[in-house]
Amino acid sequence: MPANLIKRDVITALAARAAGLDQSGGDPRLKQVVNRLLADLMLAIDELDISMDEFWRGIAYFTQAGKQNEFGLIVPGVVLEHFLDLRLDEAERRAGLATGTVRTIEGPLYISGAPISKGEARLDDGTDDGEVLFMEGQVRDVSGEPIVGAVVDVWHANTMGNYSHFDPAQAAFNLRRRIETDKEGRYRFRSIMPSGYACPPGSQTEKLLQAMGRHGNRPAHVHFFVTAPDYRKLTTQINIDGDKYLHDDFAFGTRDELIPRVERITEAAEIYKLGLNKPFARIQFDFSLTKEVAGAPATIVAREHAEAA
Ligand code: MBD
Ligand code: FE
Repeated sequence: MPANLIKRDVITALAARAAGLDQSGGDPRLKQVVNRLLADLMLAIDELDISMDEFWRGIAYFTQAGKQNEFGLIVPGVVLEHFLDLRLDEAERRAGLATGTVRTIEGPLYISGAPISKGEARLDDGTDDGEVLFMEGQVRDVSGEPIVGAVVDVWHANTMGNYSHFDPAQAAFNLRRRIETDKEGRYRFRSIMPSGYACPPGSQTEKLLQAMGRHGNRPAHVHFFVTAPDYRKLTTQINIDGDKYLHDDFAFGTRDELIPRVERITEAAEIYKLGLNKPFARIQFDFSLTKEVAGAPATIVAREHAEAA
């Protein structure tokens, strides 16, 4: 069929009626958004001459993605989660907010309610024989003042690239902790070096990426929410330097400011001091938070999370 079969104003009139714009009831914001998305979709169908087969294949794709709970994975995979970050960055810039540690995507694998402790924690349960990782740093105000009692909510994958809760082979809250900063605003934890995540083979997400000639891998990374009263919530990650996918993340989460140096400690005395018997890795990373300001775009995002069992 040829493209552009339908006049633009016919399409926009259909979208307006379908979105209930001629009705007094309903949610005005929802109607506005549905109207726009429907009009844009119909214009795309008409311009690209999307066939009925293509259209219904798309619907079947989304139906299956919903059944498999994959929207949280497709969204970062098609850059939309990173795009939302770019918008928030720019909105903050225009609001004149001081920039602390840069944000990056949350991803779909956070579980709330991880065990909380003061100053330090061990994240791994000792069952994964990965490289030992010590990570530590300070949470500070953008002015450099340490923030006492900030909460560093940290989560990461194991050496297989899998996350507890979503991976039935791991204990509840393995590699997930909340650490309250000590009287100097410091946090520290012992864990294992994560491996990068790969989209589940055969998943709807992987199928889409493959059909676009892309892969579904993320570089190894560690996620953080950093919060403190009167400060803006920080959602971020660090990436593990040297990873093959460091600058080729399917989820577009890597940012240059979030690649700390990984120190490899091989000195016997240092190894012994920490009660270890093999070399380990150390990462030093400080977080800087911006004060909350009335009227600034929110950094606390209402988002459905899987519940811990
Ligand atoms: C992850 O671990 C992740 O962080 C993102 C953004 C997407 C999929 C898996
Ligand atoms: Fe992740």
